[in-house]
Amino acid sequence: MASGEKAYYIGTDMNCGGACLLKVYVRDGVITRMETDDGEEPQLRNCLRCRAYRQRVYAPDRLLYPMKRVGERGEGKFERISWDEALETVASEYKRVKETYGPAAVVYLTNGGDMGQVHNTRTIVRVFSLAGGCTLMWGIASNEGWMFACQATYGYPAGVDHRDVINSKLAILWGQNPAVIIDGCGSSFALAKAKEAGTKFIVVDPRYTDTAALVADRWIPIRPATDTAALIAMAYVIITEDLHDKRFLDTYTFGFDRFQGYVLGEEDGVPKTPAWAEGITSIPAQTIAELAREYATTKPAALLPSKAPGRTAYGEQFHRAAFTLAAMTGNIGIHGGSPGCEITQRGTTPLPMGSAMKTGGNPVDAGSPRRRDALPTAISKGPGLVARLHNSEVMDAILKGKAGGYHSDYKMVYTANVNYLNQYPNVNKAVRALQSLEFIAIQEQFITSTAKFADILLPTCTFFERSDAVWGAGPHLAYQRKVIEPLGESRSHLDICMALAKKLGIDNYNDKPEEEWLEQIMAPAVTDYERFKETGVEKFYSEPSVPFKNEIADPANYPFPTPSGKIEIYSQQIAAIETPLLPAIPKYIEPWESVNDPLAEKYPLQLITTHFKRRAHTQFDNIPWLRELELQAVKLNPQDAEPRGIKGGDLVRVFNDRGEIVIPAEVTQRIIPGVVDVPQGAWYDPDERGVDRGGCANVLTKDKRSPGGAMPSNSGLVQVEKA
Ligand SMILES: Nc1nc2c(c(=O)[nH]1)N[C@H]1C(S)=C(S)[C@@H](COP(=O)(O)OP(=O)(O)OC[C@H]3O[C@@H](n4cnc5c(=O)[nH]c(N)nc54)[C@H](O)[C@@H]3O)O[C@H]1N2
Ligand SMILES: Nc1nc2c(c(=O)[nH]1)N[C@H]1C(S)=C(S)[C@@H](COP(=O)(O)OP(=O)(O)OC[C@H]3O[C@@H](n4cnc5c(=O)[nH]c(N)nc54)[C@H](O)[C@@H]3O)O[C@H]1N2
Ligand SMILES: [Mo]
Repeated sequence: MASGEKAYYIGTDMNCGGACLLKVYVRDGVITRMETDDGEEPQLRNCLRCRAYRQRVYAPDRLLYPMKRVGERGEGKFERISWDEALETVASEYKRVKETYGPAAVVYLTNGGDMGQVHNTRTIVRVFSLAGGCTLMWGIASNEGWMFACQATYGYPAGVDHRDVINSKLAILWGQNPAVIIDGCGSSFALAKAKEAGTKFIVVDPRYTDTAALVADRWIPIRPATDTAALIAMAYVIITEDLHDKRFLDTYTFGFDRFQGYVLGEEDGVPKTPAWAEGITSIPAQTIAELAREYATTKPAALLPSKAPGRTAYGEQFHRAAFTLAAMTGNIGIHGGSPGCEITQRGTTPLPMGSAMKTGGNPVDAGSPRRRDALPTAISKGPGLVARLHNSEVMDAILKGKAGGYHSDYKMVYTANVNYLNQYPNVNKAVRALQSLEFIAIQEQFITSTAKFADILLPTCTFFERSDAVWGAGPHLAYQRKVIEPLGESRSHLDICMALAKKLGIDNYNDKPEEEWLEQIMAPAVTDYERFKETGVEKFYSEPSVPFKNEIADPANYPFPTPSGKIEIYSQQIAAIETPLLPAIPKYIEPWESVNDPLAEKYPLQLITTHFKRRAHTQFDNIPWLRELELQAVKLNPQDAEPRGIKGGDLVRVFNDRGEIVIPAEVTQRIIPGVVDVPQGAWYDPDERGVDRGGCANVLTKDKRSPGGAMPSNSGLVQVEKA
């Protein structure tokens, strides 16, 4: 180590779910280099993004000073101002909008960013709650369809501990790509170990992914957004060949007979045979039948679907169907099985945790009725309120307001921890919506595509510049030690909130320094708080957890928190909300913009928008080391490229009625014909004609939510042509 250099272990976090352990070297208040966990096994090793984080901290385009807009909105011209002027403007605009239109006219948008225990979205919601309220969002971009399905079927969500896959004889990775998708630390390592130990892997994905290359014994390509049909046809084979676990179904589930009636065609005259599904999914009927038999006759077997097939139109049906298959094969509550949920690092084991800052009760929520189509017993009540805006519909709501049937008219937006314009559907519509607002304030680290539309920019620091702790996806908690001072005049979330609260005249924000908050939250959770700070981590649970273990081992004492106390294949909660296109048993519903849509004549290719190796969404897109890794390109099969005269590296237009992007083509056998992939998260960069040269996938996606709340970013049609 160079003289004067010190090393610290800190937990990382940037909306990837990682919470890995970074070894950060600091000299004279400057980060000099970064390495990863080199401690005891299993190590919490970082991926390439965190290892490149030094370039993000010291990026020349970091937003370091408060700014106000000087050009036209969206032009990105700003002038440096003082914190006092910036906060005064935000506070007075908030008060003006609230007094003129009511508090619901102020919309607070947020998502991932950092998800620490202190510096997080709660910190900000509390400011607006105490100041009079604001409109909040609902719908988790990642997996609202899965949340809905879990709540309806099991009563609460679950995940499969990646360490338990080694106990599976067969693992079916359904749209799950952990070799690239860091969603919890070390999942691909855990799979590689399972592979070595003899687990057989099948990957069902429209792409031959890095994960397929790493572990798959078999790759089954599928047309996107049709997965429910494949699962239901598997159920048909299992039922008709009498391979289902009747004891399990009788003991633990409710309403299987209704599902069986649908599958066999008793309900609608259409037996859901493999041949029926072949026409929809493009998987040969024979392959569906083989997969069904293998899954039903190999014990234990883990069906492990990711979030992506659920981010489709009617995506909640996919998850409900997967849970049903897991129940039919009796693979729930046992080691090596899976309730049909994705692999995570933590499984479902709760972590011990102290109390975080209270939000203060948002008056806009408090005065709101419930949505008619919200599940009655949903664990979190907020998302079920009429006053909330679904993340796919915020911009529509801003444009239409009450006249469009929304709860309010909307005049001001404040964002933190989100690059909204870029990351939510229909960017061109979002541009119009942002232009229509009276005031926009953005708390950011960079002048992102959304930040360009700000009237006031508030610079926030990175996690190296303040202390926090991350719950992440451990069986561990990680400590984030402040290792350098905030760069420029950037400030932490808590500091910004405390200052804004003062400007708004709030005297009970309850401001404590971050260290006191941290100690209050973390000290009760860890065995030795000082050692925790030193090592950066506390690990819990040496044994892999098994979701729903108690409910299966001891159903009398541990009923599922559903109306029947059982796994509800027929959901009484869904039945009660009587919503068209939300059937009480899982069903295949033809998604909008499928290949059968008349629109397919104009736009014949199905678009998927996968998460990218070198970014966490939009974060890191501007980092030179990472840009060298892989090009932002549209991936398409030679069968689609050749008739269009497209070769690898050609610039192509990808377009539909919503917009157009121009990016290079990558021609590859690793994606099926008829499907193109534009990795999500590239920064929107329109030219003078409004054509995006950055390659932002959401220029092309549709801003309509699925009935259960899924954001359908993998359901859409496009055309590709040489530019
Ligand atoms: N490197 C990296 N890791 C990340 C993130 C990131 O941005 N970058 N983001 C994090 C976050 S917040 C999240 S929510 C997760 C997201 O995690 P996922 O949702 O799992 O990620 P995706 O890449 O969208 O999709 C995974 C796989 O599903 C396939 N797929 C897409 N549509 C379909 C379909 O309709 N059917 C089937 N069978 N497969 C389909 C894709 O080809 C891809 O290989 O990743 C987390 N981890
Ligand atoms: N087409 C398509 N769209 C998608 C998806 C998809 O698969 N396809 N995936 C969706 C999913 S799963 C998700 S989770 C969303 C993600 O959407 P976002 O959360 O909007 O994506 P990020 O790029 O992570 O944006 C976080 C922003 O917060 C800023 N930020 C502000 N304060 C802080 C801070 O304190 N720390 C950090 N680290 N950042 C801060 C960052 O600079 C960054 O600009 O995208 C969704 N959008
Ligand atoms: Mo996500």
